[in-house]
Amino acid sequence: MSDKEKKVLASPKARKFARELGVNISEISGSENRGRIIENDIKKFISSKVNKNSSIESPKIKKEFDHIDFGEVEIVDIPRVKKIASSYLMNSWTNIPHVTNHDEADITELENFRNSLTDMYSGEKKKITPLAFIIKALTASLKKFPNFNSSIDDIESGKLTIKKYFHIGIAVDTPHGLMVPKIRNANNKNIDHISKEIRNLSEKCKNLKIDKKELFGGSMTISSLGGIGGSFFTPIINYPEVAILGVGKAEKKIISINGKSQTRIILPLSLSYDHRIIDGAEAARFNNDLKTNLGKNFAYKLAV
Ligand code: CAO
Repeated sequence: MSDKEKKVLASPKARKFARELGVNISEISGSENRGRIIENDIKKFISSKVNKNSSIESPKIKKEFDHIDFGEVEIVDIPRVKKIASSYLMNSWTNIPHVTNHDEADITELENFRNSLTDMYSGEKKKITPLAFIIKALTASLKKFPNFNSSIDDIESGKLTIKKYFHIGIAVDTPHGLMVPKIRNANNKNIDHISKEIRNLSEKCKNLKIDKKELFGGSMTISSLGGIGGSFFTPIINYPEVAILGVGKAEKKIISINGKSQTRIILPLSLSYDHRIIDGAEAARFNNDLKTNLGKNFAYKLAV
């Protein structure tokens, strides 16, 4: 903490909130007694910055009409989780120079292997989704590319924090909004274990039973829309992480291999990264490595 930050009046909770959002607390004026800063002041500070930035981009639009002028409307409450997430999303969207590299992984062998998995006792087919394998593959790539497992707390300091742990965030769609719990130490867990954790964590999120701490402290996030549909998209980085992997729906495609047409199962990947830390070439190499980890020689190895 700098001397300037120490003089600022704010609770540890408000300081932590500012740190999580990458905001320098000494730039904020507090609304409480003796200028004490509370979480709401931090939210206001971010939204004033966002509005300032957007007014540079586009002129203010005068509101000529209201929605009601064109027909019946209904005003509903925005869910609490969405309101909380909005500060994080706006912070990320406005402060991180995002670039997204799109790529495709051939997961034919992985899918054959996944579909062949049966329970040792009942003989029934195991219900393991591709996501468990993708978490393992991503963890292996993070080991090789530590920049992707890093955070910048303050760019002015010129320091990058490289994490030695592998906590993979998974974006979970819930009726309350999006939540991102972590699969902790994914490097030490097998596919079965990860698969069970995906189910447990998403149930906890859907029932609002997730502990707040489980939503923080990640290495990198996976946003998988594979169970719903679509191919490529541009995921927003989950600050303070520096990269996020978007996963689309795997589809059968006919492709030419050594001049022969073959039907293969292709998984769309969309990797967004913080261009201050990761260059396009490094991102392309990362995707190559990830594709290898999801490819034929590695799928079996990853499962053990
Ligand atoms: N390609 C093809 N099929 C896929 C797939 C993929 N990439 N990923 C999952 N599937 C299949 C699964 O195998 C499963 O098939 P069966 O019903 O035949 O068993 C089906 O799709 C449903 O999977 P799922 O979505 O329930 O499970 P998951 O482990 O893939 O994902 C979770 C779990 C929690 C990530 C998911 O439920 C979810 O919430 N996804 C949405 C995430 C999201 O909203 N991201 C956007 C964030 S930005 O706004």
